[in-house]
Amino acid sequence: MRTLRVLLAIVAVAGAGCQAPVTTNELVMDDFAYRPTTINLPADTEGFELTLTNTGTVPHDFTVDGLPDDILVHLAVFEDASVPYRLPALPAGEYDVYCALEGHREAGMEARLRVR
Ligand SMILES: [Cu+2]
Repeated sequence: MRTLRVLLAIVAVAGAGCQAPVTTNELVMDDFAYRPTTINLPADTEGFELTLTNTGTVPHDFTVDGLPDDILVHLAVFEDASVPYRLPALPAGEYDVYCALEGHREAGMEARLRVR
């Protein structure tokens, strides 16, 4: 019985390691950081609604770097606002996200976008 319990525990841990990352539905922008700093999206991003919420005291934006030339992801959000942002089709991969307002990226407004 004890062996069975140990085996079940090992299976539970192994199963947890195989889970897909939790999809990010909301990105919070603050002065001067994003939460979370890793944004996980499923591969089929076209039309996916990512809520951008600015809890800061100044405007912030959401810019994705490294996408193919014909895809632009850039949206500014005023302070104390929350907007749904429908994403275009993004190729699977990892991209840098940053706030393009002057000095904000340098102050720490960076994140990583993972499209599976
Ligand atoms: Cu900003």
